[in-house]
Amino acid sequence: MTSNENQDHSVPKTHPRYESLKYRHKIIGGMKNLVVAEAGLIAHGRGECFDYILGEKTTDSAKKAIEAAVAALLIAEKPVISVNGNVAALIPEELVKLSKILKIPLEINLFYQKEGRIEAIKNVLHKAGATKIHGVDTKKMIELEGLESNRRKVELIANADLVMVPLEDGDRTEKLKKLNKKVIAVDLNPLSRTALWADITIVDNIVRTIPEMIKITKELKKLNGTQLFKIVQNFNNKVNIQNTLELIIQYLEKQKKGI
Ligand code: PTJ
Repeated sequence: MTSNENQDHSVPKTHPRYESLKYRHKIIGGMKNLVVAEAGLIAHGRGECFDYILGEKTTDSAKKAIEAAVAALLIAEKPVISVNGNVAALIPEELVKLSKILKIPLEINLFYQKEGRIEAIKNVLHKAGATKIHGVDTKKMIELEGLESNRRKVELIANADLVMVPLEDGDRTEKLKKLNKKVIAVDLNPLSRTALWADITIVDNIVRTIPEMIKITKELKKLNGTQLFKIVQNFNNKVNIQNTLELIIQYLEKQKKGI
């Protein structure tokens, strides 16, 4: 039994906050297994806070962004899904499933470099069913110029036209945009630099986003290229983020009245 599973079992299923605690313990277990960076715990806590004020549900604006994101991924020429420690710890099976159904490669890309982390994440993804994982072999990697962080080391991302970056820090999104790549972000903070820089920002918890993306992929696969292109064209990220903020305000107003 891995420490990940061990932590998970310590949460009684009857606990009113079972779901939230389950994922919290996946992050803790992931940190013990080197999958998650220490800072990943802090990032998760920040995400929990934003999720709380979103009502812990996939909002209508998040659903719109998910639809646009899936359409964009289906019409992209060289899309890549970037994987970090938190995502690998939280939803490895669903992530691999999404990559397979969309036929889009997974590339491990980490902000915090530590010996053994890439290997640990690779193992988690393999266990979840991934057969090909990129961002592992240093011989195949190049460095993105002008980016200081460890995220500069990329493989397929170097030539990608569209990169999906779940739970990202802002610097690389900015860099990818400057390299004329399209970016899909999944970030519970609608005001993060990543959220504001991305072309399509999904303000939602990654644990709900990926299953929803799998569901939407099955529907959008029935459409042709022109129809998919229209979905992407009709999506306005700035307006969608503003709508998300409006939903947060409405939700908090409702909570205020209910106290
Ligand atoms: O594994 P590494 O080394 O690549 O590092 C990963 C982290 C997440 C530690 C690194 O990218 C980082 O420090 O990120 P930040 O700058 O803390 O940003 C993470 C963003 O993700 C924050 O805006 C959080 O609100 C958001 N977030 C946290 N948990 C979730 C989330 N968004 C969606 N779903 C979540 N479960």
